[in-house]
Amino acid sequence: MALFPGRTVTVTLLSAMVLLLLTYNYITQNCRSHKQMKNELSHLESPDDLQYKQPSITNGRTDVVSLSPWLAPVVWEGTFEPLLLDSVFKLQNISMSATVFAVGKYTMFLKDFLETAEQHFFVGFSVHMYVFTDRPEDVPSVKMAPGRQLTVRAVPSSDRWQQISARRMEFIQTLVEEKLQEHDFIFCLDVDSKFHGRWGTESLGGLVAVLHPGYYRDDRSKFPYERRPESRAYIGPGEGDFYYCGGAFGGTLREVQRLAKTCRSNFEADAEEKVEAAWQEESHLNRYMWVNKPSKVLSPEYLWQDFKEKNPEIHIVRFSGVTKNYAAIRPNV
Ligand code: UD2
Repeated sequence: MALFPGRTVTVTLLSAMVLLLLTYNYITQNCRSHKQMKNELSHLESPDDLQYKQPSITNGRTDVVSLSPWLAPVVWEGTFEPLLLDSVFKLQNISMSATVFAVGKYTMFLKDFLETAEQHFFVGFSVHMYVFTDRPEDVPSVKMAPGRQLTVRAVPSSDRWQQISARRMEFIQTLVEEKLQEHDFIFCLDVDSKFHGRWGTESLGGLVAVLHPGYYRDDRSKFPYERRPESRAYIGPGEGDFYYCGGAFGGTLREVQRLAKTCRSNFEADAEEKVEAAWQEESHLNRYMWVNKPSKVLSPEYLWQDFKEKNPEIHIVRFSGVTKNYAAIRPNV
């Protein structure tokens, strides 16, 4: 029996009112009103944008793995519906960006890179290309579609190609910190390459890595990870996931900022101790991706090499490194 029945009733009533108030607050803050939902739907130009043939839940690519062990999609031709994805991302009005470095004689690759990007890279989307070079006067003028633009940024020359390749992380970090509010996604690409097929919204994700065309069929023990524990890019025996290429990676600007900052500071700390990882920033990138796990993995369709025969699982080559004479174009051998 309650000692003070009147007080008990008051307390119960008060508790009920507080609970009601909390529930009301939760609903108004977390549930979208009917009006809000109608507004969102009105952004659909037409429901036709989202129509496509019935997706199969029982048939798909069976010759390749399309999901990583941490459940990130691995993107291959035949695993996605391009027009559906474009419609989804068009509704979000995304702003794309890309970086490419052309230092010294590598400016000779810019024309093909930029012209083929116009034909295949995020066609129909707003794209801002950032070209980093020590020879701004050699950047070709390429006709770009409306909504697409190019900015040239000056970077110093170097007499070591390793330095040029690795310092990209530093300039990428500075750029993304400046442009965090301006663009949604970014890809950082090697210039000695050409686009041959669609590279579009299917590739978007928080942190995106590309399987290296030279090692994706190999046993992990053969990956050219940095194997010396004195480097901050070290990956020990039995460790690692896949081997990713340094020639293409991306994601949201926030994720790429974290990646570039980490790879840059690890590369610089190694350099102070006179250590250079086996494949410069590619080694640091592999270490970063092993620890942080990409949320999307792109198949080697997204960075093939012209000198390689196409394997049967490669149904399309979207982007590929041209065959080059290293001795003729690099500042050192
Ligand atoms: C691999 C990687 C590359 C990088 C490098 C190790 C792929 C396909 N490529 O390419 O990304 O990780 O190993 O450091 O994964 N560059 C210049 N001027 C130069 C030298 C390099 O601009 O004199 C730039 C240019 O953007 C080039 C990039 O650095 O595309 C990488 O250099 P690379 O293509 O010579 O390196 P490579 O073929 O060994």
